[in-house]
Amino acid sequence: MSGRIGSVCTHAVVTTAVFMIAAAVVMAHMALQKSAPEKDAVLSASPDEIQLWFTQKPDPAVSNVSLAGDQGEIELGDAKVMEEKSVAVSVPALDPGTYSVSWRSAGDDGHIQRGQFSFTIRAAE
Ligand SMILES: [Cu+2]
Repeated sequence: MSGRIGSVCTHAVVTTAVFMIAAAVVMAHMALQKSAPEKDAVLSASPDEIQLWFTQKPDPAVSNVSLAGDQGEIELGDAKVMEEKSVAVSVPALDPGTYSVSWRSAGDDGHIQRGQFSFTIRAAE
């Protein structure tokens, strides 16, 4: 009797697990699709802004972009949610060097996603 109950439970757990995996595939987390500047870009001048394009519409309430260089954190304006699943933030004039962009956002399921990439501004010759 208890064996039969056990096998029913096991079946229910497997069914639930399969359903959850299928749901996870359908409801994928948002991801970064592209950026300007691109990851690992080498620029000849400071960019006016950083723009990030995502696979889902970013939630403005939790979307944030930060920038750090050799001297530490660089003050940026607020990230603005643009059309086409994108976030943009204006950037002050930057000195040559390598900069790290950190982003935080969430898409359809509200789960916070984070990422980081770098770009370089080369010194004028
Ligand atoms: Cu999620």
